[in-house]
Formats: sequence, C-alpha cells, structure tokens
Amino acid sequence: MVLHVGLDNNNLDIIQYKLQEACNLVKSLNLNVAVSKFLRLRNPSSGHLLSKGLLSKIKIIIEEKDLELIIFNNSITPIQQRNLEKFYKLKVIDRTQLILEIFGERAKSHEGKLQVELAHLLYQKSRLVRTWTHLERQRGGYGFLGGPGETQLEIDKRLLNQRIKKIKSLLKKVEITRRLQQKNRTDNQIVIISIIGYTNAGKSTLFNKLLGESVISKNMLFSTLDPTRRIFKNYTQDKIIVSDTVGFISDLPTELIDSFKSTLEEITSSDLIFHVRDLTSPFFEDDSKNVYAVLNKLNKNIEGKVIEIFNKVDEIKLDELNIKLPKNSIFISAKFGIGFDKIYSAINKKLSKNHLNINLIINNNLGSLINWLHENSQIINKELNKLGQYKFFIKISKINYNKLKSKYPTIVIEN
Ligand SMILES: Nc1nc2c(ncn2[C@@H]2O[C@H](COP(=O)(O)OP(=O)(O)OP(=O)(O)O)[C@@H](O)[C@H]2O)c(=O)[nH]1
Ligand SMILES: [Mg+2]
Repeated sequence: MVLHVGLDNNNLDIIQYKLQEACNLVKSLNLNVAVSKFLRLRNPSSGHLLSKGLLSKIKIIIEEKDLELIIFNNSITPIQQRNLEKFYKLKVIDRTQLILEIFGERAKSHEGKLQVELAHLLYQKSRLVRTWTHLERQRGGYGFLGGPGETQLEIDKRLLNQRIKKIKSLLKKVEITRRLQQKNRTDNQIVIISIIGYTNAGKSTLFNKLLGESVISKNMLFSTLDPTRRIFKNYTQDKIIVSDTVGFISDLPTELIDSFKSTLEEITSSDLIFHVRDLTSPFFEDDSKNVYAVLNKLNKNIEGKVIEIFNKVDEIKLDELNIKLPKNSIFISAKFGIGFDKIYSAINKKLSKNHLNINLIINNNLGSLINWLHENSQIINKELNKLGQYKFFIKISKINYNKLKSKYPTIVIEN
C-alpha cells in the first residue's frame, strides 16, 4: 500500500502526480501496488503520524486486502515508523528508504556503490540523532543519567561516523582521478555533453542511438545509476564526450544529493546539457520543474548550456500538444532516431566558435595526409588545380589545425 499524506486536498493534480510517482518507484522494485491513497491530515501525531480515525481506517484496508507492506511517500520519524509497524504488524517504510532501496539495487560501479552507501549512512545518522534527542528529553524527565539504550546509540553513532569518514575518503580518491581526467579533457579541448532528465525520459535510449552503444534502457525508474561516458565524433571529427547519467525525480533525498554531488557537479560543468523530456508524460511540466530543482540546488550557472530535447514524438501528435514550448526546442524520437539532424546542428553550433574554414594546397604526403584529414576534420570540397595540385577546403577545430601544421609543415594554407 502506498500512502501520501498531505495537509490539503485542493491541488488534486499535485496529489495525483505524487501518488503516481511513488507507485512507479515501488513498481520499479518489482513490487505490486494493491492500494494507493492520499490521506488528508491536519494534525500529524508524533507517535503514529496518523490520527486515530485514519489509523483504524487503514487497518481495515490492510486486513481486507491482506497487504504486506506500507510505504509512506513522506518522511516519518523513527518512532512513528516503529509504532506503525507494531500497530499494523507489518513493515512500514518511508519515501527516502524506498529511494535508497532502489539506488542500492541499481548501483554497479565502485563509485556508485560508495555513493549509495554514503547516502544510507547519512540517512541512518540523521535517524539516530533524532532518536537520541527524543531519549534525552525523556531522560531529563525521568532524572537518571545514561542507560543501555543511550550507550548503544552512542556506539552506533561512533561506528557510523567512522564508516562515513572512510567512505568519504575513498570517494575523494575516485574524485581526484576523475578531476585529473576532466582537466585532461579540458586541456585537449574535448567538449563534454551530459544527457539529463526526469527518470524514464529516454536518456539512455538517446545515448545508445547517438553512439551505437547498448547501455540498459528500460521502462523503469532509475534504470541508469552509474554514469557512462563515451567518445563521439561529429562531422568535423572533434572528440566529444557524451555522458548518460542518473535520472531525477521530485524531492530527491538530500542524502542522495550530497553523496552524488560529484556526479551532479560533472553535469553542471559540462559544455552542453541535453535535457531530455518525455512528451508522453502526463506530468510533463512538473517533471521538468523537478529536474531544474535538483540542478538549482547545486548553485552553478548553467545558463546557455541547456538544450531542451522533447522525446517520444512517435507517440504523440504535435499539433494536438497543449503545452508551451521554448523557441529552440528539438523534437526527437530517441527510439526511432527521428530528429537527430537537429541534435547534430545544435552540437555543431556550439562547436563552431572553435572552428576554422581553410583551404589547403597539397603537394606531397598525399595518402597519409588525406587519411589524417578524414579523421580530424570535415572535408567540404576538394579539387585539382591547374598546376596539378590538390586543393582541399576543410572545416577544422583550432586544436586540430595546430596539430596539422606541426605534423605536415610543408603544406600550403590559404585563408
Ligand atoms: N515510444 C518511445 N519510447 C521511447 C523513446 N525513447 C525511449 N523510450 C522508452 O522509454 C523507456 C525509458 O527509456 P530509457 O532510455 O531507459 O530512459 P532513461 O531516461 O535512461 O531512464 P532512467 O535511466 O531510468 O532514468 C524505455 O521503455 C524506452 O524504450 C521514444 O523515442 N519513443
Ligand atoms: Mg537511463
């Protein structure tokens, strides 16, 4: 059973969005959602969260449907969780635990696993602190010092802190290596494109189609967790690194944002950001707002870098689409490879400031030079002049132009 607790029931759209998203999350763990419900709650109880009336109402549903698990699409305190579990005699988890569970299942890389473990530990730590303050309050009331409960918590907290410190230092090492690679790419003027978007928007499908790769793409939330980076060459044969990353959802737990910070920062520091949007999502606008909400938490200026890519055009009729679209929108079907020319143009437009158009006159070294040009530039035209020399008109990046001059010093270049 999925429950979403809120104060008012005026905004039905948002309630429906939240419930649907939570059900999708649950389904992505291969669990069946038998019941999903919005519960209106004016005064949350500190003991059980729910009012007495709601508590018994839910109990009846649990018995009727023989349910095994309750998932609250909210935060619940450890005490509420424990009390609810006792009362209903079944497992109760909250939204953060649900998301951490999914991430735990998906993480494959060394770094991904460390990031998820860190998020888990940070979450546990926040729960311990809360329980502890509660106990301390109680202790004050009873007037005795110490006690087995508290000692245990202190030890747990110390162990948690030790492990957190250890993981942070391991992550730091991975990060340093990554920073070095990043610096290398910048020095070599390699352009980096990150594909981002709400989960299930079609990021991996686009990535695969662009690069001829086979990253997992599934109708499932968070099928991608670990970033995959591949080199892609455009018409001008510039090296471009394209990166497919984890999808976003609403209210991503802060613990996850903290532990995935380096992955997220890589996105904001890339040269271009492809924001893939699912035109078939009933919550098209909200999905996008949630993506920007995560990006904004990173406080980096990404203006001018983002290209909005509207995906799954194969499933909708564009003229019936009742949504406001930005001017330079690109419509694609990642699955069927429709609209990719617009993506290439967008990439080239971004790169063109680093490009030179030049004429070359070639006397010797013909074979090896032509091979090199094919691999490192875009040959727009070639002709044989009256003197029997080859004349090439090419588009080339500044960095490759410099390489060309040092590799073939005898060629004549006309600007
Ligand atoms: N009809 C249609 N379906 C698409 C298109 N692109 C992707 N899909 C489907 O959408 C679902 C999600 O695709 P993915 O590429 O895994 O999405 P993602 O954004 O990488 O998802 P996460 O990694 O889970 O965040 C899959 O079932 C794809 O087949 C498209 O252009 N048209
Ligand atoms: Mg994916």
